Amino acid sequence: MKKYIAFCLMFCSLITNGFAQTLPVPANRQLLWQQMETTAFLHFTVNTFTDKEWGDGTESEKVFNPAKLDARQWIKALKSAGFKMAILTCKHHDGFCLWPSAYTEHSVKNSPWKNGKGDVVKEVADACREYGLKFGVYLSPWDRHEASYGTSSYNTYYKNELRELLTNYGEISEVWFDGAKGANAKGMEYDFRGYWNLVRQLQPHAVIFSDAGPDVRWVGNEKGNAGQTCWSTIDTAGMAPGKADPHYLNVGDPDGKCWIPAETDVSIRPGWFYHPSENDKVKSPKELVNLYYQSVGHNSLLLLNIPPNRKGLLSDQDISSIKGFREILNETFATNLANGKVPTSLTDKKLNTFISIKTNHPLVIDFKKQVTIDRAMLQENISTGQRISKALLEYWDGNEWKQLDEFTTVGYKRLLRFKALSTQKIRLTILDSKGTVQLAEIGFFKASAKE
Ligand code: FUL
Repeated sequence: MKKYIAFCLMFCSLITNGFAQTLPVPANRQLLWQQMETTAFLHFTVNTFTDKEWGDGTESEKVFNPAKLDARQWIKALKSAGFKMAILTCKHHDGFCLWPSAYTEHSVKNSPWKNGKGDVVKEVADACREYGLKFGVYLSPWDRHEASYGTSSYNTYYKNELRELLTNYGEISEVWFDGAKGANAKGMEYDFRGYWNLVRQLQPHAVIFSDAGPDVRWVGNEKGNAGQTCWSTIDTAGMAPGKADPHYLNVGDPDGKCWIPAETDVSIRPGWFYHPSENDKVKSPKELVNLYYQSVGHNSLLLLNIPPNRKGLLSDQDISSIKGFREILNETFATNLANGKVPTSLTDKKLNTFISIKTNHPLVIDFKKQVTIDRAMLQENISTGQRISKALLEYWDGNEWKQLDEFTTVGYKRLLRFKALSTQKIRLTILDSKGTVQLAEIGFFKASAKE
C-alpha cells in the first residue's frame, strides 16, 4: 500500500512538475554514491618515506619498504568508523605504482617490500571486499617520472595502467582523476574523454571524479567546506579538469544542465601524506564532526584522507579520531524527535518515500510536548532532481512563531545547527523552489554533549 501511495505521489508530481520543468536527475551510480555519505582516501607512496607531499619522480624504488603493511588493519578501522569506500592513490604525481604494472619499472616490483613480489592495490582491494567496503582508485594523470610524459604516447601509457586497475582488482566503485599539474606538464594534452570511456566500458557502475565530473565534481577547496548553497547541478561547457572556477564548483549552478554533485576531499592531517612531524596535528573527533556538517550537511559527500604511516599501518591517533567522530555522529542522530509526529515517509530513512510541499504552504511539526533541540535535518527525494532554493524554519515560543533559521539549498541532505531551544512546534516553509518539493526526510535532534 505504502509503495502504491509513493508511486501515486511520484506520478502526480511528474504531472505537476515534470512536464513544466525538466530537471537534471542523478544516474543510479550517482544516487548510490551520495548515500554513502562518508568515504576514505588513502594517500600512500614513496612520499610516505621521503617526507614529501609531491615527489619529483626521481625517488628510488628502494625507499618503499612498509615493513608491517597490513591493509586489513586500515580497512577494519575504516569499517568500524562507518566509512563506506576506500580510494587508494595507486599512482601519485611522482609516478610510482603501488601495483606491479607491466608498463613501468617504477613500481613496487623493484622495491624491497616483499622482495618485489607485493601488490598494495590487491591487498587493499581484497581487504575492502572482506570488510564490505567499496574500493576506488586514484591514478594521477600528472606523472613526473614517466619518460613519455608530455607526448601523445603518454595517453596510451596512462590508459594501459588504467586498464590494469580496472580489470585486475574486481569491482571499482570510483575513479579519481586529479586535475593537479606542475611546471613539466605544460605541453601535455590529456585524453580525458578516452580515459573516461575506458572506465565506462570496463566498470560501468563506477563514478568518475574530476574537477568537472562527469559523475562527481571537486568541491573547489581542500578545507572540507561545501558551499552554504550547494547545487548538485552545473554546466560543464568549456570546463576541464584543472581548469574550473573553484567558486562555481563550490556552490554549483541552479540552472546547470548536468547532475554532477560535489565531493568534499580533505585530510585528517595538514598534509595528504603521512609526516611524523604532523602526528600531533591529527584533527580531533569534534573537528571531523564539523567537517561532516560542512560537507554531508551541505549536500555533498565527505572524502576524508587518512594516510598510512611508514610501517604501512594507520596510526593510532588517526584511528582514535575517526572512531570518536563516528561515536559522536551516532549519538547525535540516534533519536529523531520527529518520529511519530509526521507521516512515516518523512522518517523512514528512504529517499523515494516523500511528501509533496508547495511554496508558501507551511508544514507544521507538533511534538505534542516541549522538546529540546539544536540540530535539524532535511532531505529531498533527489532521484527526481533538486528543488528547494530557499526555506524558513520557525519555532513556536508559546505565543508566536519565531525564526530559527533561513537557508538555501537542501538536495540530498541539509543539516542545521543552532543554539539549543525548547519548543512544542516547528514550522517549515519553502520560500522558493524549482517546482513542488518532494520532501523525503525531516529530523530534529539534540546533539551529543561531545560535539
Ligand atoms: C591534489 C594533489 O596535488 C594532492 O597531492 C592530493 O592528492 C589531493 C587529493 O589532490 O590535487
